[in-house]
Amino acid sequence: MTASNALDHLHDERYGDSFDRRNLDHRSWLFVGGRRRQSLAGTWRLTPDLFEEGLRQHWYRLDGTPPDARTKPWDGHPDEGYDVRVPSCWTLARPEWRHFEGSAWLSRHFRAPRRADGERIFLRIGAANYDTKVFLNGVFLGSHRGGSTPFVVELTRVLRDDNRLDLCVDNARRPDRVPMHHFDWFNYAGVYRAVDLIRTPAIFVRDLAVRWIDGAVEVEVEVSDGATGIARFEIPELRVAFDVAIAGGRGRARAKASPRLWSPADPKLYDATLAFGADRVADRIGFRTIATRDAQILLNGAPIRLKGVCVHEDDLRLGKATSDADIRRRFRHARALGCNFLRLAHYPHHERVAELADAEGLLLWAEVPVYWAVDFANPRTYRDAENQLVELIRRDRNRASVIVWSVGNENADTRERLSFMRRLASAARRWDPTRLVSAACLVNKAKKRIEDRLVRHLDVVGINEYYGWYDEDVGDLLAIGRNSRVGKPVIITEVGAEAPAGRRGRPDALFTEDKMVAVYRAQVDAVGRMDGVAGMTPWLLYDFRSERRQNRFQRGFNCKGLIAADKKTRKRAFAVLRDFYRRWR
Ligand code: GCB
Repeated sequence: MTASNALDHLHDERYGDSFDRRNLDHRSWLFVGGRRRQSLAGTWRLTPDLFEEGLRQHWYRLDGTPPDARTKPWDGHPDEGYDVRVPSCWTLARPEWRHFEGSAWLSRHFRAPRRADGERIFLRIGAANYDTKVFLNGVFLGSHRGGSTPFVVELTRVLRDDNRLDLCVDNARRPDRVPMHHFDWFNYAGVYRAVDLIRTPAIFVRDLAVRWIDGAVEVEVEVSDGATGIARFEIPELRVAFDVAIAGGRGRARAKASPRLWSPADPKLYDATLAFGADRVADRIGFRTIATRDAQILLNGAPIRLKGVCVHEDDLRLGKATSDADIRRRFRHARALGCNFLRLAHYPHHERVAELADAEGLLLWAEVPVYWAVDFANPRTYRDAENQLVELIRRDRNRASVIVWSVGNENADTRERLSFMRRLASAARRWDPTRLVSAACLVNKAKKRIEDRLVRHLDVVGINEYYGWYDEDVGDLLAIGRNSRVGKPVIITEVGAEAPAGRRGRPDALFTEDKMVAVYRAQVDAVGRMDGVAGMTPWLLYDFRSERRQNRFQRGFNCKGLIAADKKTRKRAFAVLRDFYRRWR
């Protein structure tokens, strides 16, 4: 196994074409609930590769010949990289890597899991930012796009006893990606969520969706290889057990049941299992309904006020990687504010967030990074956006905590954007008819009303408004309330002001906590007087890294957090929001 001579490739500028296969998308899904996983977490080798020499020169084909015994010069070798942790945002490991944007190789060796005849082995990557190309033992297996959703690749065909896995992960910001090159958070690099090997029988359960519709538990099953047969679904605690007839790989069935409905006050979950042939999967599921009536959101048929806060996945030490402890801290702080709701901005957060929110009784808004000026006219960009949305939905649609799928944030109301987002909204409904579809929209500031054409295609309207900060007059917010007749629930999905913790000044001095308090006071006063605001998620819980923000008070951070980036220091506006949530009914 050798790479081609480095010189052969100097003039080949089409080297990337054959690697842009995009075959690792939601169609290669594998339901992982209840499956045993073999973790590939640990020390991997990292080779930064800004000039993509690895793809040009086929580094993945280089074998393990010791350097002294090689007969040709080489520019890089996956085995010779730096030691880094996977999962992690490796760019945080050394100051000189901090701003890296481009391709990098992450490689490791592993022994194949023991398996019986006919069993199959899959690799699941929880998330890698942004374009991942997977190579096993020198063979290119495919590529995935999207920086925040899981994907799966079957290894069976090329697996040996001893294996080398090479991932070429490119985090470059580009105009045709989702998000595109311009966004207000940090562009971390890495394979930053779990990487696992999963063993299945020859025929396996690809997906299991469990819904609560009209007093019945409805189950939708997909199995591999277009198989036909009978699957068995059970929730022992509810005495629910029924067969699902599977034909051509798909089946659906339902049965009446009387569960205790899931709610923030009583986050009751039930153990469910599905067996098909030699395969068996499991999940813990809560049952509830979410709907709208005029301007209200109804949880289990009763109106609910969504008292929330936005949160990014960002940490001084971990970057976009996270941990249960980090997620639980987020929840504790949100609860201390009086929240029952979190907006997970602006991309799919770690899958543990929805699992833990299910157990703790928090409601969630989940979003895909169709953010600002995405290349709406580009069909390949649409395909990537829809794929990220479907991967998110397939991952989290059994989570009672998730009540909203958001298809985007602050996009200008153009014809291309309308058709792009309308398609996305209907894809969300096709994949999950039980949740509310929304987007964070802009308001028409000149006319002081909500008139985004996308509103017609949403169940709930999110609006981002920064009266008191980017826009001066909070009175305009009240005018927007009076002038807008959307006939649907409205959530104020962003509002806020910015100050480094502890910086004091006059209440009108920008970037002081005093100004932040003044903005929050004026906002909660206005919102408290408005009819038809179903919820609110101020921007945001913690300060976060953002390279766009470089003024003397920011220096690479967006400081609109109610808590500083240390995740400890509360700003004074925290109490203003907390006091409002205590009295907002
Ligand atoms: C917004 C964006 C958010 C930004 C925020 C800000 O409207 O949706 O991503 O970080 O404003 O701080 O300006």
